[in-house]
Amino acid sequence: MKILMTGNEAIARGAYEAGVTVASAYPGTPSTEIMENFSQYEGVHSEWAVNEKVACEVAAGASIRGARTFAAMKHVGLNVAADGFMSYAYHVTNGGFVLITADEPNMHSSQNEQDNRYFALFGKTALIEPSDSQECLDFMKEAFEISEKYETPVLYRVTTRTCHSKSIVSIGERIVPPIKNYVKDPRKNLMVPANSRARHPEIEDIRLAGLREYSNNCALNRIEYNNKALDNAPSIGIITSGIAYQYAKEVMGDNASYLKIGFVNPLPDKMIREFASKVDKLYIIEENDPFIETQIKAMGIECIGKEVFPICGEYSPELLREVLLGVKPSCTYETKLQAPARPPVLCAGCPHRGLFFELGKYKNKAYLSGDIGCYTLGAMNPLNALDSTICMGGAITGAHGFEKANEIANDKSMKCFALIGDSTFFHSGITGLINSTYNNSAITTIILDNSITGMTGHQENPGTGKTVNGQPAPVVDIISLCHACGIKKENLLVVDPYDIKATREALKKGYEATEPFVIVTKRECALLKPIIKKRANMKSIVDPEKCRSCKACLRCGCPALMFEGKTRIDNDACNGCGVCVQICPFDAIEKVGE
Ligand SMILES: Cc1ncc(C[n+]2csc(CCOP(=O)(O)OP(=O)(O)O)c2C)c(N)n1
Repeated sequence: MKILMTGNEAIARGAYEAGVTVASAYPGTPSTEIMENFSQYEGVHSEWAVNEKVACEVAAGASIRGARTFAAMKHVGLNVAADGFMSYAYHVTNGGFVLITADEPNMHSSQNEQDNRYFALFGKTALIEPSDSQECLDFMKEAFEISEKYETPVLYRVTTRTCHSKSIVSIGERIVPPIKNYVKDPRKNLMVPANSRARHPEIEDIRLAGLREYSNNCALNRIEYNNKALDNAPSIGIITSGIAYQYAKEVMGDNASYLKIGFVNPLPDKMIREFASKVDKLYIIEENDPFIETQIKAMGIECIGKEVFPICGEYSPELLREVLLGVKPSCTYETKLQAPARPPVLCAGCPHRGLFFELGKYKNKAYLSGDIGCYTLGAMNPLNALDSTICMGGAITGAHGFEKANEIANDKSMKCFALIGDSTFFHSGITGLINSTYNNSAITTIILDNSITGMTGHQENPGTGKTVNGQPAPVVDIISLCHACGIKKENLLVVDPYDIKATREALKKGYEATEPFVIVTKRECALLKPIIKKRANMKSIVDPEKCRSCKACLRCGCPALMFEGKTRIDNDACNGCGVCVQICPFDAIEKVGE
């Protein structure tokens, strides 16, 4: 049967057909839909892990037991999972183990553009990179064969365009190989120094040698020779992988020959030498870093890569056409109209808005240490209420470090606030909170609990009471957790961020606190389906007679508010959260439909 599928849907299907029985993932663009799709299949255990390290180790445990398993994450997730991944890479893999990393050239939703192919080189594992949805499915199945045959983890790298583009896929049957026996054997599974020392040479001499041989002979790597010369110019050869292969083919068609690499680590050295010897001019086309190119140059082969193709950002057919053929992109449609800029913004009715509106008042006398989630948008105009954001879980730890440096500098001019969402708190905020109470840090942590993992599109988490399949799950209570982390009863406040006065008072207490202090702002995400339904008739409306055009309400940055001589509220966008009602100094806005 043939179906139109995104790469992520096809990866999930491939895992299902390959007989995966246990899978764990933490959401993150562009990987999220892999688990969302996989969890729809019957007869599998799928789960949202609390973070990527957990997902990787859950998969490692299932693999040791003999099951086929995968962990999925976005590229920066592999930094979190790296300890487990690098160590499990020394084990003798039992059940097939695949770690899917979804990288993000051009950082559409990420803080960096790291190229995770290096993790395979670093961890001495196999690396696979598909170029379209059919390959996403087929390569997934092959990944499990490789993992079990060569007793290695397989790093499976995709990028945004492969994950999210749709193409036709032939789907097949699910075949579940029997779960392998688990035989106790410390030399395979207990990496203490004596065992690791014995294992390392095996990885170099047996695993990597076997994989290199495989790489030179497998169907994942293929040469496509084309004889048609380009204007009688010397013959062009292109070595490429991933989505860049599609772009190169679109631009050069049969005016070039290709070595398409789907099995990327170890590289097919013999194929590369043979291909290079047959063409006059050799290009290496790969997004992000010169991962393939550097290794080919180290083989002493002359080629052109990052001298002409950029390291930064995403490739496109237009970009390759310009570099390879000197053809500038032509605009097919011209207009003098300028679309207004639409910077990212907290949604209308977002519960984070009230907090940031009040917190912004402290920006000159506080360090506002942010984290990663919808609330990172608190940094944007007009709220401007964040100083920094490092990585997931970095808010509390960063605020603690800032505070300790403040103490040494005897600088009392800035109170330290840490801001973190509920999912991020479970992900890696808890350890930071324990660290800050243990080390007696007078920081105030604000946990923005909107009862969902908002930014990545509403995934359940340990605080929501549901599993990835929507099944009931125990609720991990954030408040008890904070107390268990060392926050005293009197140093914890829970507040509704729709209530501006209560939020203001809580922040004042947090600002004045001299001990580790926590404020939990509790209000569900406005886009949760039951909340949309519940608040469907709740609106805020402006009385134009009373509106004095002072624009005070606009300072909360709500996209439902417009100014047309006077404030007007978009009835469709507004959910009657009432933040603007409380801000208006002239009582010109009122709530209706409650
Ligand atoms: C290491 C890592 N994993 C995953 C992500 C993707 N990601 C960005 S924000 C976010 C979740 C934020 O949820 P929450 O903390 O509940 O805040 P909300 O967006 O709901 O306000 C995730 C999973 C990431 N940026 N980094």
